[in-house]
Amino acid sequence: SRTRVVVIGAGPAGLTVANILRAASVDCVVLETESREFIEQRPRAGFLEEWVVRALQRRGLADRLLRNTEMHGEFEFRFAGERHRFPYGEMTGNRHFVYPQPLLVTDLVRRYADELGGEIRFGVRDVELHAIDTDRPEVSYTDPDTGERRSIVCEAVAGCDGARGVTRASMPPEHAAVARHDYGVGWLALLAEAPPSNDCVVFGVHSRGFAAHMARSPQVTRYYLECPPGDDPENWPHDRVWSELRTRLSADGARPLAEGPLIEKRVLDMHNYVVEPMSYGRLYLAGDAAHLAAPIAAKGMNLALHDALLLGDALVAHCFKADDSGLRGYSAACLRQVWQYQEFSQWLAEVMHGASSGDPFRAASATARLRRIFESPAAAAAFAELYIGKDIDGGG
Ligand code: RFL
Repeated sequence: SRTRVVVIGAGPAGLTVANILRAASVDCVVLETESREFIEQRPRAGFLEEWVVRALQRRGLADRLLRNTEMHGEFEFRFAGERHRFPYGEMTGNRHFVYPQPLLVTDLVRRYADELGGEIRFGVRDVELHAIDTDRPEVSYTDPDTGERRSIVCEAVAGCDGARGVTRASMPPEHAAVARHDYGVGWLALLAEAPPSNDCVVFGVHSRGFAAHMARSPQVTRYYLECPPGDDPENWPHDRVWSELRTRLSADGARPLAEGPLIEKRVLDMHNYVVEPMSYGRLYLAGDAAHLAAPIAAKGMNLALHDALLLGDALVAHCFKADDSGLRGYSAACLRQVWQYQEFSQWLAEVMHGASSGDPFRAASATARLRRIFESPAAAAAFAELYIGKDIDGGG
């Protein structure tokens, strides 16, 4: 069969690209390995930066989000038994919107498939790309119902299949350099069926390891505990998790943590990568397929949406105005934003992990870094701007 654009992957990036195309009446097909039920429940991110929300809103993609979100403009560092609040919302005029990723995915699927009649093929297997360096690229896959191979010829492929997808590997290695950074630590990512224990994000800097608390909903809270990379989640039974969280997040005047059953418990090996350039021939990567940011500064989903907004618009310009300037500049425009966020994540990671590194020089430097943002208004302003983020090219 034929279509104009094949979008591979129905995460935040792929679904946003598909919505922009569909809203402009550009034919496209989305291919997704999982089922609709699965992607609508997969828990992950939860913090959207205000500029991203406003960009989605302008495209009619944020109606339910704006009705059901909570806004945060402060976070709290806890170290040396003290609480230090940082009012970045007041300082920048911008806030985070707390909206769990599965809800955003649900909204985007609903809009694209149910309201605009867009096509998503769920449960596909063995997706392969062909002839991406020609103007008639082709995507083949195995149909889950019949087991037959099918293929779609198109004009462009949006590779939005996340960190473990196939599109990144379809770029010839001599055209795609991968820059990597490994933090050398693990984070135990937890979801607790318990209400948040504070009115904002908490970062706990502690010699036993970093810990964090962030709201997801009135009933569910995300926690993180630094752990050795590759650690087994089985090493972290309920009581150990809560006792470690209480120790690492303790501070004078802090509310006790509301405990609850742990409904997700997995170890993330904290690492980042960036593929450069993000396109080859008629293949355009977006989101985690092109770059991963460990969840240190909650940047991953925001970057994925930044790419998707640019790619969607560039593809519409290609299809309707035969204007390829957006597609030609796509990779460079995304990477300017990506590297700002990567660098910030690395900066913040050192604040979070220095104290537990076992290296007194790193630990003291990390404390100096942290104190600076509470003691110097200039340092605080620079930090606040990066923490809430912005669209550095002002597009979107
Ligand atoms: P996704 O969401 O991974 O979607 C990719 C989709 O592609 C499908 N897929 C394929 N489809 C077809 N063919 C193939 N061969 C395929 N292979 C895979 C997958 O099933 C999936 O549906 O990528 P996308 O759209 O680029 O979105 C990126 C975000 O999901 C990611 O950056 C964030 O979740 C990262 N992240 C966070 N980001 C934030 O901004 N704030 C946070 O607080 C935050 N917390 C997190 C996070 C990621 C986490 N994990 C699990 C890595 C917390 C965690 C624990």
